[in-house]
Amino acid sequence: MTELRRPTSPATASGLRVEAVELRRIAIPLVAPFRTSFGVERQRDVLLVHVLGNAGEGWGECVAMEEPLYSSEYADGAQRVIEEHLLPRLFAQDHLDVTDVARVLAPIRGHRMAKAAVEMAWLDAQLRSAGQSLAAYLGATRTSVECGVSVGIMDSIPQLLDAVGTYLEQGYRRIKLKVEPGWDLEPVRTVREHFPSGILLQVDANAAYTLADADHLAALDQFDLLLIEQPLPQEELLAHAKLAKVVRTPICLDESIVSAAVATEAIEMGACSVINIKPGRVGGYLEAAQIHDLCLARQVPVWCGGMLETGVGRAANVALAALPNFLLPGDTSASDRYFRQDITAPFILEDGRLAVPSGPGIGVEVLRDVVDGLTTSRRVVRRVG
Ligand code: SMG
Ligand code: MG
Repeated sequence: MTELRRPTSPATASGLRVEAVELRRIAIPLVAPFRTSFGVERQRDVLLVHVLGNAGEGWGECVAMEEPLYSSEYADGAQRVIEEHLLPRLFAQDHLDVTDVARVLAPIRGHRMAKAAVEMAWLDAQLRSAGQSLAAYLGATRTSVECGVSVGIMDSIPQLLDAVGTYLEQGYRRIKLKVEPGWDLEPVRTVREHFPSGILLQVDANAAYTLADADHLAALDQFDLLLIEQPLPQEELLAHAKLAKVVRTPICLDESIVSAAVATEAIEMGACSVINIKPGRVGGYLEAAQIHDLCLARQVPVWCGGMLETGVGRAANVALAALPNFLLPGDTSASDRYFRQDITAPFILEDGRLAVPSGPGIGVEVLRDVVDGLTTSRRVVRRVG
């Protein structure tokens, strides 16, 4: 079979006819609590979207969290939007190609994580039936990707050093420290002093500062960080551009970048010089690939973010991270950094890298028994007529 590339359709010109969509909620415990500037996650409440179509099935994972703390979207809300607003529009089409899903859903404003989960399932189904991997479809140029790890805010510095030391021993190529006012200069200084000077280090504030903290943030410059991720609130692009003039460390945006259009604006106004791409945050893998392309054209490096995904979302993220302009290690850590038991075969770190799945679609199989054991609710929405 000849490989097709974006934006051509991965399957037949007539697309996919979806007969039913199963919405599964699972609760999967994390191996350790993960604390950020906005809260603590102890388990992941995941919405899985399973489409059953004429040409086979596909899986999507919604990255919205249990509570609207990272973003305004949250799992219950995403499920409701999918059921009540997205699926009726998709079922109104007889056959629909994945490249048309975003257009059909465009009248619904926002809700990008919900849209991304549905589009991902569609994409997986179409690619599986075409026998093509997501990585090949998106234009991946590597067979494995370099991995970093995101380290939460800890109760004490010794605990932090312990966690970072363990991850470095496991082979992670880059450490990201979660920071917030009161947990920033000291932890970064200690990690820098304690470990070899060559380790790649960056911080993520999840919007916990204001522009009034610019001088304080500039004190991070001495630690030779790769970047500061999302220091200021999501909507404040101009404030980020002003901050970028005060700090030497490159500014990377996460929460702010909700689309290719916003990515273009942020780059052009100097609000960031690096972008964290999360497909869920931007409405799907096709939009994510567009952001990759526009950043490549402007020589802005990107890396793949994480939302504590299961193996389903991780498989697709690793495929995306194999595109050429993913120049920094991502938050695409191994399954055992998150879960004792993943819902797919585990992603295992080898020499600081994860292998890019090469099978059709997202390239991993969902372990039905494991999913059944974790399921908290299940609904099947069927096409009428
Ligand atoms: O998937 O390893 C992961 C988590 C990476 O730090 C991470 N994600 O802002 O980048 C970020 C956060 C968002 C989720 S925190 C619960
Ligand atoms: Mg972030």
